[in-house]
Amino acid sequence: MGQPESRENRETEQPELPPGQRLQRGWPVTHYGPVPKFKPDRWEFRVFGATADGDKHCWNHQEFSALPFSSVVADLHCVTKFSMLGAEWGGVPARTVLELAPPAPDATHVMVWAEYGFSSNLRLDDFASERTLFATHKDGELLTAEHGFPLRLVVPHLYAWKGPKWVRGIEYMTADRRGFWEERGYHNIGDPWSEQRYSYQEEPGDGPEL
Ligand SMILES: Nc1nc2c(c(=O)[nH]1)N[C@H]1C(S)=C(S)[C@@H](COP(=O)(O)O)O[C@H]1N2
Ligand SMILES: [Mo]
Repeated sequence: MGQPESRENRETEQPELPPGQRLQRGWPVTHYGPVPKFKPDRWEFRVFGATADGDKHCWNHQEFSALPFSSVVADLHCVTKFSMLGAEWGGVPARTVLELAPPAPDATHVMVWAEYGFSSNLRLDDFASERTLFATHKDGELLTAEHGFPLRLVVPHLYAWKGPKWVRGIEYMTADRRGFWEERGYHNIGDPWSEQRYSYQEEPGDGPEL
């Protein structure tokens, strides 16, 4: 039996990156299309689709901002191979949304919708992770427009495209459907630790037919 690794050894190790990723200094801006302009009086967060009561649930910006705030320290892994480590995200846990506007018992997936029709699909369990957060802040400061202000989703255990910037709502689904990048060659699940980058790597059961 080997000796357990000492704390000293751990601290001198490189921070742990998923396979194929490299550390990025600073925080680049990566997205498709223009940066939307935030219009506070027109903004609402909608929960629709297979909800438990069959109704839509909406919060305006003031209401959504009043939901309980918590924070999560998490890394961001872009599928183009850069990673940013150790950001402290602040906002509303996905679990809070799940409690306030629960899904129907037969809901299995969530489509996260953002401005301009951008979307990303998640398994309900990935969405319901206790670390999944609708972030309004990073490292104590409000998000900037290009990083998703007023709201972006952070799913720490998946590639960053699974976390739409400029989120406007979620749709509970009783069957899986591909979102924007998942329809365009990216993996339906997107776990960086098993390098699920592209849809051609999918195993049967990982996603709907392409
Ligand atoms: N609405 C929207 N959100 C998006 C994207 C996008 O194209 N549109 N790109 C994703 C991708 S691929 C990455 S890597 C992260 C980048 O976030 P950042 O620009 O804050 O670093 O945003 C994600 N969220
Ligand atoms: Mo990305």
